[in-house]
Amino acid sequence: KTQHQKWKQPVASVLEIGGVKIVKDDVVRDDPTNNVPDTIFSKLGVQLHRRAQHPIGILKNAIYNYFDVNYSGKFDKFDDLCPIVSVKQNFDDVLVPEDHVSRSYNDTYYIDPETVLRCHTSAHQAELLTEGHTHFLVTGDVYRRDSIDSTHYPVFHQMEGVRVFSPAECEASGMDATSYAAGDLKKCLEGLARHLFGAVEMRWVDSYFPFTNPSFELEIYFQEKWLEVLGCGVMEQEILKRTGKINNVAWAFGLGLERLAMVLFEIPDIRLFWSTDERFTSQFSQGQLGVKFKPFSKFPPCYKDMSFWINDSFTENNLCEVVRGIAGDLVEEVRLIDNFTNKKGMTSHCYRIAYRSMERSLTDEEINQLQGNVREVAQSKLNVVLR
Ligand code: FA5
Ligand code: MG
Repeated sequence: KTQHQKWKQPVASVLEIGGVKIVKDDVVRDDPTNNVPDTIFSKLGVQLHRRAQHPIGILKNAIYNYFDVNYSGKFDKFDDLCPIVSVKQNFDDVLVPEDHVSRSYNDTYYIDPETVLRCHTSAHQAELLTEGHTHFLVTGDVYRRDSIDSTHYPVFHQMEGVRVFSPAECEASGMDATSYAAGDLKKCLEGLARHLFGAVEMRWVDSYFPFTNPSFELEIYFQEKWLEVLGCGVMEQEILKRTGKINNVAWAFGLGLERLAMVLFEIPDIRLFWSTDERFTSQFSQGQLGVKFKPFSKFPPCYKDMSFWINDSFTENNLCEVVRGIAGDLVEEVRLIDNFTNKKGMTSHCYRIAYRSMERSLTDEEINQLQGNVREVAQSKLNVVLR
């Protein structure tokens, strides 16, 4: 047994989410078609968005409030749909092409070749439309293999919003239906931003999603950078058609709740949302939007560089998974700082790993131990050659 297994948390073996029972043995097994590690599995069922005292839950309720007030309760709300969904729900139903990168094992957690941990709440659009809902919000935990830094985490929360317009509503506007829906969507989300933040510096950026056209992203200025907080657009006609709506247009959005909560409460690092330290949790209370997070002291980061020759199957997401698996929330960032190919065609990468606890000072010994394990496991699992 290697040292790093000591840091692994015990994992519940039976969970119930939204009435669906999940048995761990059914989900995590030694199977090459399953890439869900225990650290990720242990987040299933935690549902931070359903805790009224947690920043994610407080934010969810504030957004509910905006929709209740502005649309007189017309939006149906879902926050307990099971995060384990079919490939069909997550990708096919929202027109993600067969060869799209998001379908790869490098980007998505697969339980088996037909079943994934949803990578977005858009996975529920089609079923809810088919059930006849025309105005709805879906909040849930979503899962992605991704890079590591202060605004990316492999488990985060999204809120999906969908509004279907009747043909009469569009006609009354005198505009073409798509422009009308796009205008309404932007007005709705700008109103939401004002409701949450008051005045804030934001901008619209044109974007692309397989399920909307046109598509946009909203960015907010935060910590001296533009931070992407949501994606949205006018729903592709094909999705509506398949759910039996031939004469309608609709808009849809997907909010990144951690990102919005970081701006709202001035939370500097996404890992804090998972902290059980009372110095974090006690700063927030139900219904309180105006609170600014007070860091309970900033501990120094420790940087460790690691250089190795890569092979053709190397990916940064795989490295991040190794680091996360060993260091857990003690890793703050994994960043490529050097990349070159020699005359023989061998490529070398140098990654800088930042270790920092949000809660305490780390000892040199502890960090060296972690880094030693990262080197060992990177070598054995990723087949890279350390330099
Ligand atoms: C989507 O997931 C689309 N489903 C959004 C959408 C819905 C578009 C409906 C159109 C219509 P994207 O991959 O950009 O899009 O993610 C949406 C938001 O999730 C991002 O803007 C960001 O705020 C947040 N997000 C993405 N990756 C991470 C991550 N690793 N950690 C934290 N937040 C993330
Ligand atoms: Mg995006």
